[in-house]
Amino acid sequence: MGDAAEASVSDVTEIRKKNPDIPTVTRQPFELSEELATGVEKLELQSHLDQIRDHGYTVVPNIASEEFNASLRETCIRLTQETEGPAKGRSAALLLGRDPIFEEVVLNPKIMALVEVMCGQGALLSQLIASVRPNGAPELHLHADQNWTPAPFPVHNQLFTMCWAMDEFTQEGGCTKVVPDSHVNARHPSKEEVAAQEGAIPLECAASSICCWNGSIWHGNYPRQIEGDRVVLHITFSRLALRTVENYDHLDEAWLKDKPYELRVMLGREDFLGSTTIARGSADYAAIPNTFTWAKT
Ligand SMILES: O=C(O)CCC(=O)C(=O)O
Ligand SMILES: [Fe+2]
Repeated sequence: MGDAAEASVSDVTEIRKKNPDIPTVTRQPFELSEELATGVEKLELQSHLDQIRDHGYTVVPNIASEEFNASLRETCIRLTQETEGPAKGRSAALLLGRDPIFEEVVLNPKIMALVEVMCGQGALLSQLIASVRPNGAPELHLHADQNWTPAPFPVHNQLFTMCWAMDEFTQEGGCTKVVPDSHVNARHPSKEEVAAQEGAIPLECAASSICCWNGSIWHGNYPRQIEGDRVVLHITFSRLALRTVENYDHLDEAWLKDKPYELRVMLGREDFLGSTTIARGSADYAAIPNTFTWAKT
């Protein structure tokens, strides 16, 4: 076993001595390392990052070739057929590993650079889920994606979402809506603000664009009122910060049988995080009330 692996918590000073490059100062939002700044410049992302910093969102066009976009769309639609129950044909989840194309998506240089700026190095793939919205699909209400982060939101962005539009985004086609600058509120919208949707604008863009926003921006989508399907790949990354040190996945339902509810809660079995299954095609939305309520305590 290596030195680091043998170290106990009290050996942190030792670890620091042996690894003088571990910084003691935290890089502030949008303060890029030289290497990352070079990448951002090469990928022509600076104006997009400025827009996210100042207004909370951006749209990056031409994220891949037309052929790649078409193939991604076909793959997402095919996989929604493997979902069982009400979301069959409408949603496909846990997509990494289900087709090699998704590795290309999450390794896309522009996506990786944006993720590093918005969630730091070591950011975690939180969700990779496709949605298919037909004519008549209802609107999605305004929310901030940092729904399980208490307000006031931290200065450092916690969660970063990119919606890969595989079809043209128009308001009548049910595109995403955002409230520009709403991230400065650093909190969840109130019921009244959700109903009023004041300042919301449609993110209209060509197919093969990614609509991106920080975890604080208030956003939703419009009802779809035209023929055909809107196919979107939702890509969300989060900071590594709150990942648990120990992993108790081996304590399964058999072990938990007849154990107190509190044990289930502290192992994360009663919130919606980590609850996604391929069959359901999403996380367990029945656990959302617990999650979003507890997060605000
Ligand atoms: O479907 C959309 O346009 C937006 C969905 C959304 O809120 C998200 O992916 O975070
Ligand atoms: Fe969202």
